[in-house]
Amino acid sequence: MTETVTTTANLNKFEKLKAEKDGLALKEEIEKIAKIGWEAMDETDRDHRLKWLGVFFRPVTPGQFMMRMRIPNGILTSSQMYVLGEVVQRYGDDGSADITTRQNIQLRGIRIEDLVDIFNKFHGVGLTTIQSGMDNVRNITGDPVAGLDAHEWYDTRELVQQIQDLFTNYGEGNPEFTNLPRKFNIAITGGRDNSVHAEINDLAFVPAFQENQERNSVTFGFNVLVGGFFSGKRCEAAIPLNVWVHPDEVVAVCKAIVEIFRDHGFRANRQKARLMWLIDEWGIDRLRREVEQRLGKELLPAAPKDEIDWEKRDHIGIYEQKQPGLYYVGLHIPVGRFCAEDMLEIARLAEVYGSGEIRLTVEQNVIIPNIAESRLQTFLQEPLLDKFAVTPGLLMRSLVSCTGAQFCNFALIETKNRALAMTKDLEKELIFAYPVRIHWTGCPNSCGQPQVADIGLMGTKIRKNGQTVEGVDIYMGGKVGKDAQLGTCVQKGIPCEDLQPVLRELLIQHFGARLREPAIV
Ligand code: SRM
Ligand code: SF4
Repeated sequence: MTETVTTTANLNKFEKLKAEKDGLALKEEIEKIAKIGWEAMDETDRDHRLKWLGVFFRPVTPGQFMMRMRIPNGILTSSQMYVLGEVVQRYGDDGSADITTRQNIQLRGIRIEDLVDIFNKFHGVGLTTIQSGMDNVRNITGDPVAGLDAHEWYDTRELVQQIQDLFTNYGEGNPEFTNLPRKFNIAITGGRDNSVHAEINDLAFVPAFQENQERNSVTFGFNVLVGGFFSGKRCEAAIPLNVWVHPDEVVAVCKAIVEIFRDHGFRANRQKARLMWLIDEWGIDRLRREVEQRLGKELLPAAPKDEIDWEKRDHIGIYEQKQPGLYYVGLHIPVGRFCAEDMLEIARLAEVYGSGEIRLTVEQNVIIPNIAESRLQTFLQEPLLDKFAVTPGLLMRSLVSCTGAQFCNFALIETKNRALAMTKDLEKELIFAYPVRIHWTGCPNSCGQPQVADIGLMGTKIRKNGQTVEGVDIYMGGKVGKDAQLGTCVQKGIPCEDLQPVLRELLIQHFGARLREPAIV
């Protein structure tokens, strides 16, 4: 023990806690932890190491933990959704769940004494929460209509699962990858509209064809992007690694890059630890060479162009699948929040009308696929669709929000409830010609991705009339889909209480919204 302390003395707090004990070690201590309860637990285990198991202490609601799942490619079964619904159901009003901006689900209200039971239930239906927080590879995103979309280039589902299995050892935990310098985000898109926001991931694979002139043939594969990330200090879009890979090579390339990040990424300053900081130091050519060295072979240069040639779809509504006679229906889940009853009902609808499959989008919505044409009309009459609309208002439709102050202690403002209320009010005031994507995020960490929005709102604290009040910085110019680019800050420090008229003007001036005629009485 003394020796460990000596060798970790110069490390920052997080490197030290990781060096002293791997977060995964808590897996063996769950029964003990559940028995002694959160108040008696070692504080470092409670506040940090539990996140390796996907269990997050919430200082805002002490005793009621958040659990972050892993839902690869955002796809789950109705049995899994039943289990998730049942878990939050037992917490009554304290229980709820959120669909996240990484196509994932977080549960709220969790009591630590229930963990053994909950993990057993998850195990029974093939769910895992492992390595979903802290310095790990996060939920891997893929096209939400993979395998359903007649126009897709490649069905990403299997690849995403293989990558998750690699980094998590099939959901059991993989100590090889539990001590990265920082979080690591991976996305693979096989569709034409970049529905995963490839450009904001540390590592992304985008569809591209490689030409072989000698053989007069083209082969499908992916161009590789690296280094995209958002943080309070810096935001960068991913840049080309100048590599094209065949689908068979994707998993190995992920392994090589994450190993390089693990072994060479910077660990001294957590604000400068994401992959892009290493790329700054090394240059892209060195990173590429290191990847080749790890793989033991040369890689082909990037194909000249990506095959992302569509505007981004939001998947809300009713769409034909590539399988004749089948449809997928995208339900709008306002700011991604649902309660136990909603979750159980979604599971039921997926079973009764579809194949039992449920999908999630990075816009925090749900897709139920595989609904036969003959069942569609009956499905559309289901009462749940009054709450989770198939044709929501054009502003509500694209609303995204991070967790905010209700549960997140980093938050500078309340987000989800405020975003909902303001959007409803703006829809009462304005008529829209097309959807406008507004993203709320409670602090500069940017979990709500304001930089990809038409209008991004980032929480801040400001002074108004001598008082500190909640406010936002406004981002604009985020472009998604083909030719994606990040938005930038255009206006700083608007008090939330003054925000609605500011948004109204922006929507009228830049997005074709019109004031509704006042009612004639
Ligand atoms: Fe995030 C930390 C919520 C997506 C950047 N994020 C947090 C924590 C864990 C902070 C905390 O412990 O309270 C938040 C948990 C609050 C809670 O109770 O829910 C949190 N992040 C979220 C979620 C739930 C937002 C949402 O409402 O959807 C998203 C969960 C994704 C998932 O399923 O894994 C979420 N976070 C993101 C994204 C968006 C993305 O991945 O596309 C980003 C920006 C992209 C990126 O990471 O490059 C993001 N979260 C951060 C950061 C800044 C990272 C950095 O390098 O500095 C932090 C703070 C940190 O890690 O130190 C953070
Ligand atoms: Fe919390 Fe800030 Fe992330 Fe919102 S952006 S969930 S407030 S850390």
